[in-house]
Amino acid sequence: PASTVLGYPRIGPDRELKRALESYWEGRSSRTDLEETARRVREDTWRRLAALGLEGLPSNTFSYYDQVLDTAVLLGAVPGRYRHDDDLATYFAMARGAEGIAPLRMTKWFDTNYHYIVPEIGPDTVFSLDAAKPLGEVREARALGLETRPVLVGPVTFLLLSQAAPDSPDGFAPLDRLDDVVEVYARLLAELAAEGVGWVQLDEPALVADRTTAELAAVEAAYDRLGRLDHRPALLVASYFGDLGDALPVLAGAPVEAVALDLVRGAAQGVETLDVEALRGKTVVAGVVSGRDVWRTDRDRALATLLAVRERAGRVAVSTSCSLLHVPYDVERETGLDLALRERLAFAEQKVAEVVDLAARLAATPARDLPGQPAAPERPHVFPARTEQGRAPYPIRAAVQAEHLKLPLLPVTTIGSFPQTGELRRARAALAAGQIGEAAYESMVRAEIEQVIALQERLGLDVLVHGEPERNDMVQYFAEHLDGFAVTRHGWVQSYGSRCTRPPILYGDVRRPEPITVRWARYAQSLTSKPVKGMLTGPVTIVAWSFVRDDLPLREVVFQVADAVREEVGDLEEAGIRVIQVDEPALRELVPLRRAEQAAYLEWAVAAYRWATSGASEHTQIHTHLCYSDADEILAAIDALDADVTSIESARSRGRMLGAVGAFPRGLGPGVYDIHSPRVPGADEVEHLLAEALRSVPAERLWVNPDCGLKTRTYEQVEAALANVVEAAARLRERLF
Ligand code: THG
Ligand code: ZN
Repeated sequence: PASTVLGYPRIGPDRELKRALESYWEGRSSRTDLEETARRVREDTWRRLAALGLEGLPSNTFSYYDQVLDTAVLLGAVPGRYRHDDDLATYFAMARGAEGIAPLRMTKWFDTNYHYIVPEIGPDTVFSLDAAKPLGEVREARALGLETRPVLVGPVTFLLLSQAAPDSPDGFAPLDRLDDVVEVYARLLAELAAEGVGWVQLDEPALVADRTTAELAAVEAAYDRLGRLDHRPALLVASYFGDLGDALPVLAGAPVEAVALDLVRGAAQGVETLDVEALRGKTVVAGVVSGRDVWRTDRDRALATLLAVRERAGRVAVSTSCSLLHVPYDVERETGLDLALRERLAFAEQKVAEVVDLAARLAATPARDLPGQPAAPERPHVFPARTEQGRAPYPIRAAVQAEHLKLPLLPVTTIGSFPQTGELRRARAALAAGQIGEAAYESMVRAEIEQVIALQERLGLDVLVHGEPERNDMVQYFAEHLDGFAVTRHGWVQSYGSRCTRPPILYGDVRRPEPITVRWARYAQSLTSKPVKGMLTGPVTIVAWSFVRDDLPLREVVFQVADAVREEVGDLEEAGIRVIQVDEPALRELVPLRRAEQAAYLEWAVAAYRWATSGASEHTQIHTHLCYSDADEILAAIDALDADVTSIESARSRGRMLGAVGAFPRGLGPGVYDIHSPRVPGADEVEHLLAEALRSVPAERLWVNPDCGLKTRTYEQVEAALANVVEAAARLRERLF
């Protein structure tokens, strides 16, 4: 086909799947209801893509939860503890846990804000083919008169993203099971061929990160085996999120019919630097329309790229750089956006139209008409210098703050958010719809702050928070209050399972027209003599979870946001706020996939954080919070943030985390309450965790806090859990001193 996309959103234009899933999970609707909604989402997608003129329609891009989890089920890689009689119960048990059984781990999909479920593979995992889902989708589309190309996570990426099952021997890696897994793919390909399927897409995004020689040899072996099968559909191996590097010659040598290249992020140094000649004889599926941003494609430039690739490689199809899963459905619905901005934007629908148009233009351009690649317009920018004054070193600050804040040993605090009640969410919706006034909304938020402060006083916490009742999302809220950002009404993008975010659009220079959080913090502080922590989102995270302009270096955009955060820090201080937390949960997510680029990124990311926080006086205690358990990988960068106190997720991976951060020379709050689970930890359990932490962290530096914000929990759970956390800290203080 001359035009295709590597994948499409599946939550539904109005989040139909989200609602159907949540109502099914809550027992408010039947399996049939859920399946009917899912079927309709798929049908609408195929019909829409066909109506837009797209030739190669993907299938099996739908998922009830996650495509990596779907692949585990396809391969029969279901750990015994999750098995139920009902297949859907088994599936959701892996994704969400079941009575007394924790779910499989979830982690970020490469450098996106999408999370996948991490499969568990051991030496004894028994693989078996369950082809029902891909076959079902092929048949379903065929019943609508449409032929499709099933999309599957490829065998190498699947295993590289998996974790070793808990009982695996030392040295075992899931990739050791490649031969067995490839045999299941071989059987699947045979079944799809028997079904009359013409093409299959195997996604191998893991190939755009640094890979060892052994891993590349595994790729070669896998695709040699699959390519030489007698009965199989044509194979498209899809790479995305970067360039293939050393994996390109490997795929070029494989007996497959097509290779997809990300020509947006994978051709940053120009398409002429890629050895596309090596792919001659295959179809190059050229990803010239970005699946990672919301900007319209420069079609002249894209056409020049397509012509250059066709000239050098022979056969070209036009595509998106990756699945469109990471962008919202349709910009035409955003009637509230400034028209001049809307005209610069393309969501999934518009991107499909761009692909179709480019395919037509490519077909209409004869081979010899090869225009020179127009250079990207050079826009000289003068970047302001930002010279950090630098705060006093940590040990000096720690002494000043101890004097100033008079906190007890093992101070207890929370990460920031308290449960968001349905009432607040409804009030925010009513405010947006103009059904209630600003004043009515404000008084609701104030009442909520009063309750949250009173609750923390009653429970005996030491550093209080206002609970963030005024915020929908920790990034969206700041975007709504900063110039240079636009926010959407319907622009939902899946984050994990049924959960979505609406990434703001950072389109212009960022400015803070007025203080954002100060009045809420000031109000909360007026209600208590204990310190109230001001809560801000860090510059890297605000940018990471937005769609960002591409005409400035990312670094400069992040620094502009850091300017705004720095101003807010200053205003919070002036309002009498003595502890300020600036969260950077996305610091790690933006780490480049290639090692060679990582140090430079970490350097400017850390510098931006310091720029945002270093205006604070040494009396002001700066906290930060990071949401992931594999912090040890970027521990030096976390240290370099120079925050006074760092709270970090650890309830699920405590041993490893504490081992790594024990020597961390600052305040440290390893989470002692796993907020991702409805379970309430007992005081004994928390006391034990703290005693364990004290073996690596000196008492003067140990903080006591949950893993993460409390937004997704209920007040009942939070109250009981925090009471136990406070109790545990008190017992330990008693025991120690
Ligand atoms: N905000 C943003 N991105 C994030 C997080 C966040 N990425 C990482 C992590 N946190 C992902 N976690 C979540 C958790 C909850 C929700 C979304 C992502 C969530 N969303 C609501 C939903 O889908 O119903 C909608 C929230 C809203 O009104 O904006 O619950 O915290 N940007
Ligand atoms: Zn967190």
